[in-house]
Amino acid sequence: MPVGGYVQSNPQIRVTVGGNPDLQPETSTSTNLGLDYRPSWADGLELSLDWWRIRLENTIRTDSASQVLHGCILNGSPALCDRIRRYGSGDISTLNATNNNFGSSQVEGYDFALGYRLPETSLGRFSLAWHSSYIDRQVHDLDGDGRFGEDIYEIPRIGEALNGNEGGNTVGQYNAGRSGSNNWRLRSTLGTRWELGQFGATWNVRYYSSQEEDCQAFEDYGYGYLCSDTDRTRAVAVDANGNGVWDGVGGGDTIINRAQAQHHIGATTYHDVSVFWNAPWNARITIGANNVFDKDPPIARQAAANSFDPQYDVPGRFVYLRYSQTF
Ligand SMILES: [Ca+2]
Ligand SMILES: [Ca+2]
Repeated sequence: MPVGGYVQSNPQIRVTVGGNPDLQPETSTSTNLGLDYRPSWADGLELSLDWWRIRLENTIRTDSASQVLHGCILNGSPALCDRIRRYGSGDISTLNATNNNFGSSQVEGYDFALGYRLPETSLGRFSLAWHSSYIDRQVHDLDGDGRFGEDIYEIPRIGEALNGNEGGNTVGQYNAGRSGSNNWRLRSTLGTRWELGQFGATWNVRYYSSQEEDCQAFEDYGYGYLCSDTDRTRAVAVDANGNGVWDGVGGGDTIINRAQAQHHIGATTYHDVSVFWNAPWNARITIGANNVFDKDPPIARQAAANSFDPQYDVPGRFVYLRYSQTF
């Protein structure tokens, strides 16, 4: 960027999107550790707990034009500045927002499952299956220096290098940009089933934990009312004496407060119910309703049209009648 700042004369710029012939394949290494338990004292009960870690190298990522501009101008990322070409006047001639390999990522979490099939009684047979996935840590090394999850909002220790902007631990942050839109900490489903003779019913619960999203751009352009927390600021360490390390405020460096408005995306639970009848001609007739309590998806400001992310259910109850025939 030209020294002293620059105002683009034409707000529309040419952006190159799509494939990239220099793209390298992603490689990944995963580690799993699992525990299965079928207690002898409870027939039909199964428990399992898995810990997993996935490490991706050469992560393929697509940045939007505004992510490239923000990353270059606000955070000074040389890799992103390289993707902006300017005319002699300073105006942007073209911006490269194609797929790119972008450092490494590491995700770590736990899966927990519980299945229980109760003994048959005169009231029928009950069973339940509960699955939960908890993500503990999701970090990226975008500058390839081997340090994952650098967070510019973390003040380093005296004598240490300042952190780059890799988002810290992105679990629970919506649209953290490097791992898809939703980064739920916890997702859980509970399925229950009852069967008696040729009749049965199911009741399923789906849970998505809450997330936070960056809302500062809305605040900057006068739409702060769309954010749930507009007054939020965070301290950033600035290497004011330019020696590449943090010397503390007394040692010649400074701390500034950067406005960081946020929007809260609430936790969401859906309930799905169904009843079915097994017909004697090898068929099953099911009547069901998904999202039976008509829960609205939580609003995400960065989603299309500032509405909701498509990974949540579309608003409204979904009632269906299904006929399945086995031949
Ligand atoms: Ca790094
Ligand atoms: Ca310094």
